Amino acid sequence: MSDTDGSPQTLHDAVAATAPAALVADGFLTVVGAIAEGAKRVDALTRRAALAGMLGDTGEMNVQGEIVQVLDAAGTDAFVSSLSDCGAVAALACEELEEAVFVSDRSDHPYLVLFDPVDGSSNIDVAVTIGSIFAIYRRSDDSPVTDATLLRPGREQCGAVYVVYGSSTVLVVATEGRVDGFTLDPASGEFLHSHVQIRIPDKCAAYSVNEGNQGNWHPEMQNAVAELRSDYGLRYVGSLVADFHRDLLKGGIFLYPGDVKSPSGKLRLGYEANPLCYIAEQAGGAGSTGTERILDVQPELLHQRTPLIVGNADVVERVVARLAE
Ligand code: P6P
Repeated sequence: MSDTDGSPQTLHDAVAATAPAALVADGFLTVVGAIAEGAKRVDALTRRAALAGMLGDTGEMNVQGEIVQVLDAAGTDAFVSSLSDCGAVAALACEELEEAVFVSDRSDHPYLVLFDPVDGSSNIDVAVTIGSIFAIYRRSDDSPVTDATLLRPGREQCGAVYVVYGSSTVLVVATEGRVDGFTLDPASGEFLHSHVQIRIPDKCAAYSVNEGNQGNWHPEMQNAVAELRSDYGLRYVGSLVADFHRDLLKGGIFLYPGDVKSPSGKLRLGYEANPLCYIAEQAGGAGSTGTERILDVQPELLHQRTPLIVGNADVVERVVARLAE
């Protein structure tokens, strides 16, 4: 959308004009603004990573059993601060933190945010695209927030955001029935409305999976991917947000299946699969575990993993049908 002078609207103005009125009235813009502020910090560190001491790892292990990259820690600090300080978030959960962060039970803090601050951070050392992913929920009542409050199925999200730090930095926001993209303008430091009402194209353009894992897939998954291999080209960045953003804009299907070594796959339900499948569905796509809609899964654990198949709805459905054969 553009301002009256034809220039692209800012993130704040465009979301204020398009998000559901109830969300706008209840501080949703404050949450999106806090995400944008944290994203600008991560963008600045990413663009100068080798010069800003942002390469390599901290030597620490996170709750996922993964070595924490320096940028993971910096991104966690940036978003935990901006979301905690914004005045609209009651609690947050972060991939890098074993426990949730409880900010306030006040009724004027109606939002809950689950996020992956820097997804694909091991790619930063080789200057490959990385991302940040956010699931946003509204508290269902004013009762004190507990761990259980954060274990909500993805269909209850009121919004979702991801940021892709690529050849440009694009922040994508989804609310009920609408997905829009905003490109960070280095000149003004503003996220400007660059992708209006994103809809996933009707035609799937590529499949995206780590083919190196195929020896570990169950036979029905091997058969399903063999069919994709014969129908589409392969695109795989190895950075979830990069692969997802391409599939959302160009059409495509991304798969990270469970396998004999990791039955639940690698990706996390709460702050990777749920927000991206919410966004995919608002843009006309679909997301499945292979046996059920991702957004219907009732989380049991904050950091639980899930198999993920997401992208063009007809292709997702075809893969799910093959898996059921
Ligand atoms: P693999 C990055 O480490 C990540 O979490 C996602 O961004 C990405 O989709 C996936 O892992 C890549 O995993 O096993 O193919 O290297």
